[in-house]
Amino acid sequence: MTIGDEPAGEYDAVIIGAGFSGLYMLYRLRELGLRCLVYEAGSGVGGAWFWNRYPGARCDSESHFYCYSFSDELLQEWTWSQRFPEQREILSYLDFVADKFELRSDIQLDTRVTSSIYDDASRRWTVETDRGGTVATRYVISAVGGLSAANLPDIPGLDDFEGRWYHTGRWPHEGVDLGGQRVGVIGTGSTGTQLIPVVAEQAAHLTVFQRTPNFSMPARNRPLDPETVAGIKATYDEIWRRAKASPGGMPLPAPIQSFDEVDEAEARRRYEAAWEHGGVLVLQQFNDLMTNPESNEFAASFFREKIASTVHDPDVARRLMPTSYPIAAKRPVLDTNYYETFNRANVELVDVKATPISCITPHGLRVGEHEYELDILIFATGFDAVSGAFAAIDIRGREGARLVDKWSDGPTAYLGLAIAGFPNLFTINGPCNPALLTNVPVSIEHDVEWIAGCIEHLEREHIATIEPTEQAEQQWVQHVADAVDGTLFLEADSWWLGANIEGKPRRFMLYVGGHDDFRRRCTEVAEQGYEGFLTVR
Ligand code: NA7
Repeated sequence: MTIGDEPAGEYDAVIIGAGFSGLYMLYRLRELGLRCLVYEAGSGVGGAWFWNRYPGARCDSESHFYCYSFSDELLQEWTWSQRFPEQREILSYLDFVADKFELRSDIQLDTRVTSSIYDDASRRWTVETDRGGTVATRYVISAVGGLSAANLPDIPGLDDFEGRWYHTGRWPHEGVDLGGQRVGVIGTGSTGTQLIPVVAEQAAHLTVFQRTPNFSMPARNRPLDPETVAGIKATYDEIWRRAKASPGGMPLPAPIQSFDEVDEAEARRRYEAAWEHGGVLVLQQFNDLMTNPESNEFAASFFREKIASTVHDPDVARRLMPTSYPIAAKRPVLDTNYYETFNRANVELVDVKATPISCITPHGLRVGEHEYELDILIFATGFDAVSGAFAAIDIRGREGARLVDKWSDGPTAYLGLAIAGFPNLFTINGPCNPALLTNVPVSIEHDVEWIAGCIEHLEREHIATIEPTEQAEQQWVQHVADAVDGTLFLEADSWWLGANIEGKPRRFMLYVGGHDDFRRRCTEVAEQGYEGFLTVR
């Protein structure tokens, strides 16, 4: 579809977003013979991987399972070059997918959906865009992504800043020349941790403004040699079988022992071995990491010892050590040379928890009374996760009810897939879903396939609308709350809890019960004739 070709008229399904979710949703709904339209705000496909082009952007899942599993041909045709793929390579992959399956003709780029309003009489949604287009559709599928609404903190003075500033989630396509510049980075989450070592190598001077230190573990990224690639390609069936049967959507061994079952020397040996192996395996050693404070503290001290032995200046090392929350209660982070970067002469760490940022000045950033002079300021300050992208669209369901009102105490959805009061609206990776705690593409494929299966059922049975009952939704929301209750997940101010956004209700937005458990539950619901859903013919 080309710009200027404004879509109009009637569709069977409108999909919002052309990232990992939207592309596959289009593929599946086309297979059902539906007339589909995808709206995408970016000028290309790729979603998160289209927008997050900051230096060092990379995935924390290994490339050979951070991809689609649905097409054997695609698995054999595409070859990943590194253990952990960088943004550019993932974006090339998604472009390759869009071309291979000829998806582009149904995708309208550069178009942001502004409203989606349900009409009770016609049982149709009217979807409107910022380009003035309006279409009617029977189904709306949100593929907006859980981490797409950039969070720019409201620090006074930004308008007066005379240097350049960027948010990592909206990085300029032409890149940013950091050579010879005095750069400041606010934020040390996954993004900051990837960005900081690369910026340090390019900039004249880097000041890192850290509010909360993160626990980070080495990725140990490396190129994939042809033999490894051949081995992966020959065993894909097994890789996906294991990934789909696992809590994290990854083909990695799940921990079967608790911390108490081994002595300290053995626990240390396991952590050391996993640290050397690299990747997320480090936090997969004991099954009680998030329920047993002793198990958690052992892992946390192991990480703090690693920081102490890597960072030369003991005071800087101390400031980099998280002590105020359990390990993995915020999204754990993978890095390449993060702690080592603080040994460089051109890098300075500023603790903005002890003394908060007071304002941005024309020439830099003021922390307490001290002004740090900067040419470039980078916000690695994350996202208004899960609900942020929905809030940007005026979504109204039956009898004009607004989704933002329904979600005033925090976002909720039945299985994270559908919302009571909003017929024929489906949400891939919606709230109360485990996707954002897992290897996301595996969860996305599950959600897309479940939604496609549901729509196929509706079409076959000539059912006009489907939506969850209030009761089923409430029971699921309670189950999601019970699953996280009593765990250490609730003891940190994470974006999972909505705690990173001022004024956002504090509610754990994701299901911690695991991908495997969730998949089983969703299959049962479908097999039992869409238990918990209300249908109208
Ligand atoms: P995160 O994980 O939300 O990290 C944002 C960082 O920015 C974090 O260190 C915040 O500190 C910091 N921040 C946010 N606002 C401020 C202000 N006002 N002052 C100082 N510091 C601030 O976002 P990422 O982009 O790193 O990662 C998001 C997800 O993307 C990640 O989890 C992966 O799933 C992929 P805080 O910790 O809140 O004190």
